[in-house]
Amino acid sequence: MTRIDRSAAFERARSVMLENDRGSYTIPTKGLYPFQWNWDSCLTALGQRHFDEDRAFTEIETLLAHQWPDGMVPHIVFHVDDEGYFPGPGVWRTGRPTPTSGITQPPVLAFVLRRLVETCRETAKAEDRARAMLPKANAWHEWFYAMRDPKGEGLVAILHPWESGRDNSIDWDEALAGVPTEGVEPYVRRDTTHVDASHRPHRSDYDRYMWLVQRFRSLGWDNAQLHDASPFQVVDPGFNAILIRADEDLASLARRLGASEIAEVAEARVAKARKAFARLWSEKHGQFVCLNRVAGKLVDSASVGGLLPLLAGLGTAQQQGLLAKRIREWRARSRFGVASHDPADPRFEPKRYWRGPVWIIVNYLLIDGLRRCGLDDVAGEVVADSMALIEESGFAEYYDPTTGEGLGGGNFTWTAAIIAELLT
Ligand code: 9WN
Repeated sequence: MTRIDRSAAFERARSVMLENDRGSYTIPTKGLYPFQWNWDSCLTALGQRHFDEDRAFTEIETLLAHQWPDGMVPHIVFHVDDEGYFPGPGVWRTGRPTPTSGITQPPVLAFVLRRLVETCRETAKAEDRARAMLPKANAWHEWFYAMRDPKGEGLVAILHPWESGRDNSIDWDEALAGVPTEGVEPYVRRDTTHVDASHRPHRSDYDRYMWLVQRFRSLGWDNAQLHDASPFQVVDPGFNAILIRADEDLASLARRLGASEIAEVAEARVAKARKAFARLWSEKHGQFVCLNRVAGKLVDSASVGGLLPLLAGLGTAQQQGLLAKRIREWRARSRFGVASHDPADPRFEPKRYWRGPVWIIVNYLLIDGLRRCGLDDVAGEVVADSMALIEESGFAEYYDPTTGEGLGGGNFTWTAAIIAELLT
C-alpha cells in the first residue's frame, strides 16, 4: 500500500467507528448488532485511541460499569430497546438494572488496557483511569477460575458457544450434540433478516443456544451452579490463551501502577494455567485443540482457536513453530489468511460464520502472538492479507478466505478498529 492509500484507509476506518459510536459505547454494526458487545468494545478501543484517547477509555469504562456483583463482565449490555436483535433482554431476564445477557466473552480487556496505557500521549491521565479499572479486571479474572474451573485444574470452561465469540465453530459440534432441544420456547431469529442465512449458524445450533439460555435462566443465573449444571463445558485453547495473556498484562499494569497485590494474584493464576495448558496439545493436528470437559477428551477439530495460544507464548518453541506452519499451510489452501478452520477439513465452510471465514480481529491477535514468539515473517504475511481484504471488500464482519468476498454485517466497527491499529 502507498502512503496515501494508508491515510485514506485510516480515514475510512475512522468514519466506520464514528458512525457506530453511541456516545459512551459503540455498536458493532447497524441493524444486526444494536447493543454493546464485550470483546467488540475492548478491541474497538484499540482503534479509537488513534484519534481520541479519552473516548477509548470511556468505551471500556462503560462496559465495566455493567459488571455483575460476582465479577462477571457480561457479553452484551442492552443500553437501549431494539427489536432488531434476538435474543433480547426479555429472553435473558437477568434482572440487572441495565439489562445484560447472562454469559461472558473472551476477556481481551486487560490486554487492551495495557496497550492503551503504554502508548497514550497523556500518561498521567491514562494511568489514573486504568488504576481505577484494575480491581474490576482482577475480579473478572478471579471469577473465571472460581466459577469456570471448580476443580482447580488451571483451565476455564465456556458454558455456551456465544461465550467463545466463535459461535458456530466446528469445535462445538460434538459438545453441542449433548445439549437437548426439548422444551425450547418458540422463537423468531432476527439475524437472518439482516444478512444471508447461509452465512449464519443453522437453526439446529440456535435451538441448542436457546436451550442453554433457558437452563441457566431457570437457575436464576447463579454462576455458582451453572458450570456443573451445564451439559456444555468446553475448554477452548483460544479463550484460555486470551485469559492468560490478559492476566500477564494485568500483572504488568498493576506493577506499573503500584498495585502489587493484584500483580501477585494475577501472576499466580498465569503460572498455574501455563502448567495445565500442555494438556491441550494434539499430536495428530500439530496444534492445540479444545477439551470437552463433560466427555473428558480432546475434540477432533483443528480451528483457529488452537493457533491463538501464540498470543500468550504458550507451548514449546517447537510447538510455536508448528502453529506458524499451520498458518502457512492454511494460507496455501485458501487465498487469504487466516481461515477460522483448517481448509483441509471436509467440514470447512468458507462462508458460514466461524466454520471457515477470516476474521480480522483474530488475525490481529495472531499477528501479536506471532511477533511475540519471534515469528515475524508469518506475522507480516497475515498483516498483508488483512490489508488486502479490506482493500478488496471494505470493513466487513468476516470474509470468505477463498475469494476475499466480504460477508455478514457491513461497516463493521472492530474490523475498522483493528485496521486503524495495524495502519498506525
Ligand atoms: C452473539 C458482535 C458479536 C461478536 C461475536 C460474533 C457475533 C453474536 C451473534 O457477534 O455473536 O454474541 O448474535 O451472532 O460471533 O464474536 O462479539 O459482533
